[in-house]
Amino acid sequence: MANKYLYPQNSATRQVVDLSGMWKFAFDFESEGDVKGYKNGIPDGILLPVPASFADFFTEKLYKEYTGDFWYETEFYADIAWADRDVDIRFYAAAHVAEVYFNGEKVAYHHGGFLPFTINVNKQLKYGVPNRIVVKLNNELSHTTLPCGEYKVLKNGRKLTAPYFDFFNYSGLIRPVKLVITPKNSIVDITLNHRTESKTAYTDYTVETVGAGNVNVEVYDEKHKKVAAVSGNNGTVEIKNAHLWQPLNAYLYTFEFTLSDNGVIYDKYSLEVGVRTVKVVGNRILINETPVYFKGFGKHEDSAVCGRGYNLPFIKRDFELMKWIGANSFRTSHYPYSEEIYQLADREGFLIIDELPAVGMLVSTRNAVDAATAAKIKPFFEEEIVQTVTLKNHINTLEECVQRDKNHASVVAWSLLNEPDTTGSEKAIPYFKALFDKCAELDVQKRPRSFAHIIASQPDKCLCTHLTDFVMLNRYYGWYLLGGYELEDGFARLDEELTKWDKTGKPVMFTEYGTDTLPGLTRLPAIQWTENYQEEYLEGYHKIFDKHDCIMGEQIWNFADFQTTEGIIRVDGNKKGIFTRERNPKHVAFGLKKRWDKLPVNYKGNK
Ligand code: BDP
Repeated sequence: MANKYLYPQNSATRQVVDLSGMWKFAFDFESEGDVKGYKNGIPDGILLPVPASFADFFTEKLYKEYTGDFWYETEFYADIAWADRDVDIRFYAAAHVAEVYFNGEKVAYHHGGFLPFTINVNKQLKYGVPNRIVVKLNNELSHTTLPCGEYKVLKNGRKLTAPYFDFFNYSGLIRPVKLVITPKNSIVDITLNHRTESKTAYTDYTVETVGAGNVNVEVYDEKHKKVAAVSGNNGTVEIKNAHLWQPLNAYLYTFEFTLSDNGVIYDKYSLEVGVRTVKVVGNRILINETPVYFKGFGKHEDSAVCGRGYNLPFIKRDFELMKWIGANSFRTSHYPYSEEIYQLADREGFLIIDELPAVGMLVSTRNAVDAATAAKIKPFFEEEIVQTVTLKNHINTLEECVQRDKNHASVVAWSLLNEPDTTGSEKAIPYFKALFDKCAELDVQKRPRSFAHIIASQPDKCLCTHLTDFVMLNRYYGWYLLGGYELEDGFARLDEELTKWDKTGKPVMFTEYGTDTLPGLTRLPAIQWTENYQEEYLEGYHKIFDKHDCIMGEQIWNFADFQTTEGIIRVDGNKKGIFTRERNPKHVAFGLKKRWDKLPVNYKGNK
């Protein structure tokens, strides 16, 4: 079995071994690792923590900014008890392109830095001697990578990354690497879809297995009481008087799947399941048939020193802050996040717009600024290679993402791209159509699909809005344009634009709006970059949102300050956070809390 999709778990039949720790590491400035046989072991590796991105450990710029190939290595011993089982290595994410060697043999190639992949190593595994994993990674950006960008070669031969996006191109083994040991007869995939009829919930399920055995499903409520039991690889679980999973009021059933034969249990896997429905009706998004108003943020996985590395304490802190401020949702801007974040969102009742790493599909290193000033930009989707290779990579990534995240109650919508060029060329249309159709085909729950519209993608100009189920808007009137003393004109432009979106009849959600704000800086009257300017800007936006019926969500850019490429419009990163990078509140957080605490979840209600 090449890829086992389920999130690894320990159970009576399964074992997970965490390989986190110090790994050997080497930069490969001259790309000579292949000829020098690094696949059999890195000769003079330094030690580096896994999981983490490598950039922020170093004090030398040539390492922080390193672009090209780099290598990781570790070893482990196999337990003889695994001899009659499947042994897989699971990379939770390897940014961005990975080649994996196991005991000297190439066992995998994976493109894309934010989704897991699994490699079966039964054939190569040795007992009694160390087993060696070597990973060659590459972090160069191009028009075919997700995210997109380019690099240039400096006079000294070093490569400089030029992302077409506004976050640091952190890379490396950014999430855990684990061994997953499963029985030969095992459960490899589970797909769930829910519907409700008055007080009864029906969950259609499909279980994919390998080897022998029959599937049984038992469902337990939060008090561990059995509420349903069925058999078969597919069928329907019926729960009477069901507790539905609601925003900020989660209820999770435990679905226990057992693969067995005549009383012999081969495999067991359990899932925490929130039963809920999602659909778009008119200009509303309904969860369990009730319109929901989204309050929250676009976020990043970003913290000092770890960079984009998996950081469980920050994950926990972020949820606590989001609950404190009255948020109920976030977008995984601009890539699928660590799986543990979705698990916590399921538990806490947060709504997630799950975004693919399709960011930078606009040939510009300062997207929002260029779009706001209508700079002439070479159309991205005109390129032949984009229509072929990029689209193929994009669809693979979509498949992996839906596969990974399909059963999370928290995932209520898909964002297939962020700020793509949808005005430069009609060739965007077939590209988007292929993507949107594929998403509908893959997702049995048929969750609403969209992409985040850049300012140039206006209601009368965007060539692709018609393919979306709801509209996501990133708008910076009052910041990148009409800022400072022109702020009132900025509000007027926003108001005018929303009047046009109102007429499309679709739900419209703000997925970005905000101002860079230096904590501690205040002035009277307010000027850009001050804390009180951030407050005036947000208050102005909110007044306008409240006027327009089609607006059914506000996700501010950004939850916290985050690191970007250095440059003249960034002071040590993007400062649009409501919280600092250390997760302390800026002044605006307190006012925002007042607003969000007051707004009911069904704010604006049915039409
Ligand atoms: C938008 C991008 C986002 C940026 C933001 C900004 O979607 O990634 O960080 O603008 O400029 O263009 O702050």
